[in-house]
Amino acid sequence: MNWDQFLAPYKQAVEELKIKLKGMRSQFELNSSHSPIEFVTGRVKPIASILDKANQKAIPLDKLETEMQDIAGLRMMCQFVDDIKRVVEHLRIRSDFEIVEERDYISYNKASGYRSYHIVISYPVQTIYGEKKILVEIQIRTLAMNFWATIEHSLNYKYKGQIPEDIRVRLQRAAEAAFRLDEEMSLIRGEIQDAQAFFTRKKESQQEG
Ligand code: 0O2
Repeated sequence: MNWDQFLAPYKQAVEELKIKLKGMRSQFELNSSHSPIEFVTGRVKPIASILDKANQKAIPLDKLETEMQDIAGLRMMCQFVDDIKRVVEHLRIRSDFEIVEERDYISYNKASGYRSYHIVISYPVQTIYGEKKILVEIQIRTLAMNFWATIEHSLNYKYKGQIPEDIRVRLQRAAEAAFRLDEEMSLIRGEIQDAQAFFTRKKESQQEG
């Protein structure tokens, strides 16, 4: 397997989509006081993780292209749960890629406590040999969901997927706390946005003056 060759279009897709999705954030900032996108990150799955996942899910290496949907991954972080819907709607109307699948782990969270909205797209990459469509997974989540998922991911890595029971129970409680945090923040959303708009105006007037 020539990994450099195989991963090249995935790397290109991640770089292009980071620019495009960050561009959405800039446009929201120009046109309204609140952007539903807080920040955007992207990565190509490391080869070791691709091999681990292929092994776990019994995916033959010559089927990676069609059966592993998150070799290229983007994450869009939002402040509020309602922002996720807005971002998803904006992604649905774009014409530069096609949505292949949506997985709503917010309405139906995973047994682990994981919450996030996943969109799998088919993204056309232009190569010197012509167009190549590849699968990319976009995960959209709040800052609280992201905090929980990042911590759980590290623990899973540390314990090789066998997190001890006592820690698992605490993670479940932390997931509930993250859910409540999102709920509480939604209830005072108006107050928070007023305060943020005030600080943005103050910063701008200081820069002008
Ligand atoms: P990494 O290191 O993030 O690349 P499955 O892997 O079977 O759960 P599937 O079918 O591959 O699911 O697709 P899905 O459900 O969209 O999940 C893929 C990615 O979602 C994972 O990639 C994680 O990034 C994230 N994810 C899904 N479930 C969990 C979870 O319970 N906890 C955390 N922290 N993240 C989750 P990878 O390949 O696991 O890892």
